[in-house]
Amino acid sequence: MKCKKCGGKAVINMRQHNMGLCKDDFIQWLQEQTQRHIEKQKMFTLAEKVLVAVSGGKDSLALWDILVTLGYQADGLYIALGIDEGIGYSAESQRLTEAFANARDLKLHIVNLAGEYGTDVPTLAKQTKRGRDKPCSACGLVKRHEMNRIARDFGYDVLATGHNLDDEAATLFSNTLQWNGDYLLRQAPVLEERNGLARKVKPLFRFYEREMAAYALLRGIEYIYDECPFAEGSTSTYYKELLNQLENQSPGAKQHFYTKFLAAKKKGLFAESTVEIIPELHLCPKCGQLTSARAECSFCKMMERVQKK
Ligand code: Q46
Ligand code: ZN
Repeated sequence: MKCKKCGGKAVINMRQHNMGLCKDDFIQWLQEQTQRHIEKQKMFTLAEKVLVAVSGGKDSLALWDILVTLGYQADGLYIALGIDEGIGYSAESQRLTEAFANARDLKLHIVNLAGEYGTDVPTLAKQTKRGRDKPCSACGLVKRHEMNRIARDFGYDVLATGHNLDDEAATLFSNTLQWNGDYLLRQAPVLEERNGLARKVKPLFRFYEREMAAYALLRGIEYIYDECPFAEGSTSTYYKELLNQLENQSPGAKQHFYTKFLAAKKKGLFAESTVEIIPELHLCPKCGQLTSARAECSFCKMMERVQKK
């Protein structure tokens, strides 16, 4: 297979674009496409401060690498969740994230749940009602809360995450299976700033997971290969497999599923329900973040319950 740009030897074939590219052209193409998506979706400008949520995985580290290469002011945020499960998952992902930042002289914020709140994600899951077997619900709550907190306290304009098209398509599939109108309405590459929460963006939303893996590899980025041990057997992993089967039969199916959804939404597919029911919000007396609860937010409630035990 030949590179579509220079005729050299292609290292990747992207069937949905009917295009093979060599190493240098692929790296350049992916960076330029990211730049295009950032501009087209009005994600952020060179003048704004971006906080990249990094997990030590390929997507988030690649995103950080791309943003810095494109000249954006992008700092990192790593949240040490305390997930070990016999493979030292969190310790290893933190080590790789720190190595990445140090090698490039980038600014990295580290939030350590143990140091900050005296607990970790598996303990939170066990001691609260959230997720008896899977801690993902507690984990998601912690990540959202801490990302918002750091963005607010350090004055970042925008929060960027490394979600790729496979992630977005799996989420869309799940929301569609349940016709979850509220989630479908809010699923977008850009969520505008609301109630003092920083704007949230997903600059990699148009790339397949395998493209991000190829990018990380070709750029020599060292990332954690293992997925979080709790991701194994999750429904989102299962949906990704299903969508990949579909993709094998019909290249581009994954991409169409997601991009046509965005286009349909723009055309008013959900017009009837565009009056979003925004719950009345209050300030949490403990952490000062907005919550629909009358008293403390669910994050603070969870922490309190655990710290009491
Ligand atoms: S939510 Fe669940 Fe992830 Fe948290 S516990 Fe692991 S798999 S890291 S994206
Ligand atoms: Zn709170």
